[in-house]
Amino acid sequence: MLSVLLERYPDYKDIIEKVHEGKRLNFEEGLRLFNCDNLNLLGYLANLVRERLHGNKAYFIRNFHINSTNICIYSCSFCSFARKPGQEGGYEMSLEDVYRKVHQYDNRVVHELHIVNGVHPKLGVEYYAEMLRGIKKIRPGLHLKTFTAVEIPYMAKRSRMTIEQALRTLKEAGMDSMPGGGAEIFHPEIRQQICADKADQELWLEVHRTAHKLGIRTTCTMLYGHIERYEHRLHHMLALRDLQDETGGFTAFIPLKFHNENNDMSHIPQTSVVDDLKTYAVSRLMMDNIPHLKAYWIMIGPEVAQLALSYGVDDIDGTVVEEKIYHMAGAKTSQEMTREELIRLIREAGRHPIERDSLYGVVEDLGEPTEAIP
Ligand code: V47
Repeated sequence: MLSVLLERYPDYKDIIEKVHEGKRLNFEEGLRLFNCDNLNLLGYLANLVRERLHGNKAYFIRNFHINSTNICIYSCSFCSFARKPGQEGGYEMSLEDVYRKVHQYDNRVVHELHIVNGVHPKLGVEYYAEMLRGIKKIRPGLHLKTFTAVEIPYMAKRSRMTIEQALRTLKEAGMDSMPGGGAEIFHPEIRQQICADKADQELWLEVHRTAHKLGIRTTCTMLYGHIERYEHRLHHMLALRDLQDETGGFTAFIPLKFHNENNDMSHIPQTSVVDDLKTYAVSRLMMDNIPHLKAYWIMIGPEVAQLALSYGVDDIDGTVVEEKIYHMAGAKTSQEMTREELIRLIREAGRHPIERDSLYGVVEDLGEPTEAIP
């Protein structure tokens, strides 16, 4: 296979050889991959890395989301979810509302609750710590993956705490891991135009660095397909790769495709499936030290998520009941997929489904696609 590839794609000989030898790719090589129009080559190379790491396995989780408020002090031009205080469409759940939502899952198996909110001007660390303690009281075994590296600095400031004090307090209250939202695109040239007023690259990375130091594992994301260029995507990936070299605390990278309804960037067309698959493949190839690459099916649809399993992806997220951020931005996917649908989707792609917990521990191994489901 290697000799066929080298003969067929002589312009990429050095990259093909490096990937085969497990060597790290640099910025220039990443740019050549993004500019390569041959999806077969990108898929082949990304799949090589994916299978080296995970064999034929593909992961999913039974999870649900709560977004307790969409009131937000920031004005990100890609966001369709947030509302300013007093603006129509804004909402704020009470702690009782949040606990009622958690109780809705009393008779269902769920392993993770993902909480991301608007950055509410009046809510500090104490409020969110109380929320976490209350949820843990209802469901002690539920993994709480909560609050982005944009929410935490504001809560900390409001409560006159350092980032480390805020994270320690939240961890003691029940925060088990942190999601990767708020990263968007780090490069200041782009960040200035899409979310000038919120945490910059340095602060976002500092929050994750501190979380990792405290033993809180996190994920990381990249919002792509708006005004950024390939160079900005690569700059972003390499900043995450550098932090991972330092701490090893990221479990997964999740590229987030920009959705263009009901926001200030609605004039920008959405990326093609080709760009989506290319972005997964290049992510897998560049981020050699982040174990998992996730395609969030809610965002790209189950069909593309299925395809992405051949372009470097090994995780398709989960059952996700009641998603708001993407549906308010125009996502047409359903709000929920059952465990059986996720298993079928993975098996149809020829992969071996593994139901996981939040930190990629095996909940149930469902066997190779040719075996009967246990
Ligand atoms: O930070 C907001 C993105 C993120 C839009 O950690 C948009 O496992 C596209 O971070 N089009 C929040 N993207 C969600 C998030 C997330 C999602 C799934 C899994 C994980 C994880 C994290 O959503 C925001 C922003 O980057 N976002 N608006 C939009 N119109």
